[in-house]
Amino acid sequence: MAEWNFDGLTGPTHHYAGLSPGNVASERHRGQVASPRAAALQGLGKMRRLMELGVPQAVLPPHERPHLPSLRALGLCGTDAEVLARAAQGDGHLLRLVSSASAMWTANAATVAPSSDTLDGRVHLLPANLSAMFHRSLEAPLTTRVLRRVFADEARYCVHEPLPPGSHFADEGAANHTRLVTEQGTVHVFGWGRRAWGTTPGAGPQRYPARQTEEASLAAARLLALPEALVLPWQQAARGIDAGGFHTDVLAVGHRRWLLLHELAFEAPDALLTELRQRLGAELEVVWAAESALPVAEAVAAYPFNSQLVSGGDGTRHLIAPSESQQAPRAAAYLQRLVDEGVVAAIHYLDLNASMNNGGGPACLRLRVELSDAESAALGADVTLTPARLAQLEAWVERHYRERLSLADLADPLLLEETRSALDALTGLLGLGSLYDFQR
Ligand code: SUG
Repeated sequence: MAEWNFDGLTGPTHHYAGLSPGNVASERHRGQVASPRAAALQGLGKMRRLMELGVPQAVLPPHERPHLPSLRALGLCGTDAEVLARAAQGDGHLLRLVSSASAMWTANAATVAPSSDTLDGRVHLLPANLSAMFHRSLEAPLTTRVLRRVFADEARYCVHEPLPPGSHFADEGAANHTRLVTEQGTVHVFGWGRRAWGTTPGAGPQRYPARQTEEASLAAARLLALPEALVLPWQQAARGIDAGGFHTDVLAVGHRRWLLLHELAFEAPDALLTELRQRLGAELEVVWAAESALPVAEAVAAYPFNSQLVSGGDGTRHLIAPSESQQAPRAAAYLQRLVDEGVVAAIHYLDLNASMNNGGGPACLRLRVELSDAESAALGADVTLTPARLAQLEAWVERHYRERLSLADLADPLLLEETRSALDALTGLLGLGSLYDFQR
C-alpha cells in the first residue's frame, strides 16, 4: 500500500475575501490583492517536491468559479454578464462567496478509508458536505462528480453521496480525520467540535464556530464501512478552536505510527493518548507540543502542524512544512525536534504563502488516499502526475491565469470567460471529459 496525495489545483479566481470566521489568516488577509498565477505555481511546486521524494502524487481540478448556477438558484437572472453584475451589487459579498477557489484545499474534499480497513475490502470515499461555510458548501456536488470519475471502478471504490446538508451533519472531510497504524492495530480518529443535539461537553468554543458535529463524524465512520473497533471519535479542544484551530489538521498531523500533537488540538489529550497507546501499543510515537513550549497563537499563525508527514520512495520520512513555521522561533524549534529525534530525515520548508494567507497550509492542500498497486492502476482519468504532466500544468497556468486579482476584478465578465476556457482546456489535459456545469 502507498499513501497517495491528491492535491487541489488552485483555481484562476483565487482571492482573499475573509470568508471564514474562525480562520484567523482568512480574516486577516481580507481584501489583499491576490496572484492566482503565483498561487497555482506554488501549489504545483509543492507537488513537484513530493514527486522528487518518491511520494505518489495526483491532482484534482479547480471548480467552476464564479459559479453562475448558484447565483441563478438564488434568483439572479439574465445573461451571464447581467447575473454577474447583479451579484456584484451592494457590498459584492455574494459574488465573492461564489467565486472562492476554496476547492483547492482538498483535505476538505472527502474522508477516505483504505480497503485494508473496510468491511467490504473497497476504498471508501465520503465527499464532505462542508455545510458550515456557504462558500465551501458549493463544492460538494462537483467534488462528488470528480471523485466518481477518478475512483470510477465500483469493484474497488465506493464514492458515497455527501451527508445531508444543514448544520446537524456538518462534515469537513479528512481535515478532521487522522489514521494511525502500528503492528498492533489501526485507529481512525474522527475529530469533531460540537454536538448537533444534546449538550456539547464543556459547552464548546465561545468565540469561533465549531464546524464539524459529532453526529457527522459518526455517520462518516459508518458510511466508510469501518469496523467499530477501529473508530475513535474525539472532541476538538474548544480553546484550540477559539484560537483559530478550526480543523484538527491545524493542530495535529498523523502518519502511520507517528503523531504530531499540540496540547490544544483535542479535549482531554492525556486520555486520548492513553486510549491510543492501548490500541496501538508502544510503537506509537507522539511528538507532543505543550502550550507552554509552543503557544497555540504561534502554532495557528505559523502552521507547523499543518505539514505533510510523508514516507518517501526509499522509506525515509520527510516533513513538508510552510516557510512561516521556519520564521517562528518556537514552531521551528518544535519541528527541529523531529529531525533530532529521528522522526524525519529532513524538513522541507516551502513558500505557500498564497494558500497560507487563506488559512491553508501544505496539509490542507492534499487529500491522502492509501492505495494498493492494483487500486492505483485502476484510477480513472489522467490525474496522476508524471514530470511531463506537471510541466503541462505549469504551462497551462502560465497561459491562462492572471498575475493579479483584486476583489473588484471578480465582476469582470472577461474573467468568467478566461476561467471557462482555462477549465475547458484542463478537462482535456486531465482526461476528465465534460465535467463542469458550463460544459454540460
Ligand atoms: O475552509 N479558507 C479555507 C481553508 C481550509 C483549510 N483546510 C484545512 N485546514 N484542512 C477554510 O476556511 C478562506 C477563503 C477566503 O477567505 O477568501 C477559506 O475558505
